[in-house]
Amino acid sequence: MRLFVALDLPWELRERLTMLAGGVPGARWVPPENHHLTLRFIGEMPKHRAEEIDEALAALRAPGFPLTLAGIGTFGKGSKPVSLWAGVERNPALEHLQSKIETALQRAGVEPERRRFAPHVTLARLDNAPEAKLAAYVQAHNLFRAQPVQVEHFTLFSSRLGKEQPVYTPEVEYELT
Ligand code: 3AM
Repeated sequence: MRLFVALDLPWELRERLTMLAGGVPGARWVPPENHHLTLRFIGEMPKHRAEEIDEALAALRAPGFPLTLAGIGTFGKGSKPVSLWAGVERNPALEHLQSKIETALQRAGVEPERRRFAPHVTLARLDNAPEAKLAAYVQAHNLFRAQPVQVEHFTLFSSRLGKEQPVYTPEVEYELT
């Protein structure tokens, strides 16, 4: 199974994010059912390893917290932008949860993540989006700020490649208390 840990997002937030779609040629917009905030990509795991991962995540204790999506940005490969995302307002509770998940996964034998956690919700994948159009989009939406939502659980997802979009399946939800 190809696994990742993420926050699924309430529907009102997905609807708000969907309103941001459009206006960038060469953008493949993420449909609302796939909107999520990745806490940790795990990758391909055999079933017995997935069970160990589930046990480690189930033992984790962390409090719930409010989350506010705000700002727009891009990630690139070299100078080529490949994804467009909504950012997250500074959130120590989110970082605390992410680092607890990282520790739990490492204890369960998952290779450490070397990249710094950069919380975001991917809005679109980009194929040769014209630079000027992309810059105009980011500028036009930079004041984006969604209503805060209360995060009360995190989720272990599996991912399968689909024809148009990957299919993400919530496998286990872990309550934050
Ligand atoms: O949450 P976003 O959309 O940024 O790109 C994949 C997606 O990221 C990423 O994990 C999230 C859930 O699928 N992903 C896919 N393969 C990856 C890999 N090999 C990866 N992240 C890191 N390494």
